[in-house]
Amino acid sequence: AHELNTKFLGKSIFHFETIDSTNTYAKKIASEEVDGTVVISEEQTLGRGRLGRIWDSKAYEGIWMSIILKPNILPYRTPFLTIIAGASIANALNNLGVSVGIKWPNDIILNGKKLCGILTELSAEIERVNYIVLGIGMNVKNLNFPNEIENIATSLCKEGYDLSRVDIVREILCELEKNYLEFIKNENREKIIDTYKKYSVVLGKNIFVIKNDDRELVECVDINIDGNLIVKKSNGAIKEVMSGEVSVRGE
Ligand code: BT5
Repeated sequence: AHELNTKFLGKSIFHFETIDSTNTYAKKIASEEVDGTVVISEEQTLGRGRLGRIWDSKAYEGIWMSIILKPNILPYRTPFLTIIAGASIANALNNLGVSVGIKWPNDIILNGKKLCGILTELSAEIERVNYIVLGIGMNVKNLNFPNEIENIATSLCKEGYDLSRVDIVREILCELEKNYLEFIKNENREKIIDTYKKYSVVLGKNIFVIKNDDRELVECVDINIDGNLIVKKSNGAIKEVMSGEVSVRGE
């Protein structure tokens, strides 16, 4: 923690050798702990992705961490935190010499494969956020992945980058804090979206939008100020897609 030059992110850190899920733990302690508290673990036994999916996070020196945030924003703005996190992580890796892309809404892509995922969870009342837990999972040293994801997942090491986890975490928290503080002052949504779009690997591409068992081939034409995907359907109609219940996949 002493190596961080952030104002509030990571001033309080919980570190575990093993835990079920840092997001689950962060949600348990969120009400009692200060804004910006970080939970990090060497291993997760029940790492979670979105929509009940599994996040493989064994003890292979990845970054499995969750950040507790207590912004004074309306709950419907929460998905924008995933956008901020994506842009911040991409900037952080870029600063460290790793050129990554972002696959809307929550994947950081390196050489066409998934390097990192973001899981944003919300506890709210009407018109008021209690807390948001921002979960970040990044593959750092993994050389082997379970069969199911062998072809879609990668790590920094696997792609030839030898970076220290401390340096990466420090850089991410720094970028994230800067962007987040501007965001809660309502100052930088355009700037964040521009950054996010700069890294986007889906803009201008034909993609499948997948919802439950439905999949629709569309052209991705924009990402709007709310962080939603603007797509063009085969009949020419323009539609706004929200991140909540969908996944996207390349054609
Ligand atoms: C995500 O979900 O990408 C969000 C992942 C968030 C993980 C962090 S780790 C710290 C915190 N604590 C948690 O319990 N979670 C967060 P989603 O978009 O649903 O993607 C999940 C999909 O990614 C899976 O269905 C697999 O296909 C793939 N996947 C699973 N493990 C992976 C890994 N280690 N690397 C790359 N891809 C993986």
